[in-house]
Amino acid sequence: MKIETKCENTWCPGCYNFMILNSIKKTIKKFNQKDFAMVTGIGCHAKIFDYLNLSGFYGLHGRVLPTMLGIKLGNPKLNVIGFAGDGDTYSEGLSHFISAGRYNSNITLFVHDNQSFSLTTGQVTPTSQQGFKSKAEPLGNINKPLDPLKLALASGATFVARCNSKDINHTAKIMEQAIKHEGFSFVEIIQTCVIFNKEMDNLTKYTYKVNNKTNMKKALQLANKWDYNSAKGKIPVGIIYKEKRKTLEST
Ligand SMILES: Cc1ncc(C[n+]2csc(CCOP(=O)(O)OP(=O)(O)O)c2C)c(N)n1
Ligand code: SF4
Repeated sequence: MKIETKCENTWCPGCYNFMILNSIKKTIKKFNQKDFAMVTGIGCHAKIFDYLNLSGFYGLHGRVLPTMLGIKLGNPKLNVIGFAGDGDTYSEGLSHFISAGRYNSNITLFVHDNQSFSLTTGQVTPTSQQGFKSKAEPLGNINKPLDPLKLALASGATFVARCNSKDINHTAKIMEQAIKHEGFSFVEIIQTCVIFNKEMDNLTKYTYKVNNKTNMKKALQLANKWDYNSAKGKIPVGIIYKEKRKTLEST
């Protein structure tokens, strides 16, 4: 069974969603394709639903996680993976994100973080950099960006990672480990929208690879290295934190 579909791809030329698509295709090859169910939100990221030959549910904006949870509880044997946007996850779906960490269901969430609501033409999301100007915020974003890694750690997520979409092989490796992890896995993927938030298309040179495991103090230190504002300092990518804890399905 091929992982590709015949759907026409409508992402903008040069969009880093193409790279995330390539990474997940590589990852799925390591597993049995039939064991997967995917859920997407609504946004540019969500079009991935049309480009992957997997069963699933093209969901609602902000509701990726509860839909994943429903599928997992219905059939715990499935590898349930979710593709969501930063607007999707950290704005309308924020309460689900916190609950997912606490519940520790054995599901895997990939967030395509382009620091913008892109499908709706580039408004500010909780992770947008300060000063980001859009049609809706012509004077620039005044708010401090949310740090999703710290929020995931505080919520009890048992696998927390960050990837750079431009590094397809590394992202694929982290995706594989996230899927294999027993518990809630959260993979934050730096994606960059080259149309609406191009200012952030310069982060790669600041990234460096890490592989932290059970050390929470270190995880918080790693999360603190980058504040989601313009590229300053270092941006750790890789596993930020990993812990073994009883899953929702095993209780
Ligand atoms: C329940 C609901 N709320 C809001 C919308 C409008 N909406 C559609 S796409 C979108 C932006 C998506 O942004 P993000 O989740 O960051 O994904 P991206 O397009 O950047 O990949 C919004 C607000 C909607 N379709 N449904
Ligand atoms: S608007 Fe941005 S995120 Fe959406 S397809 Fe185009 S480049 Fe990608």
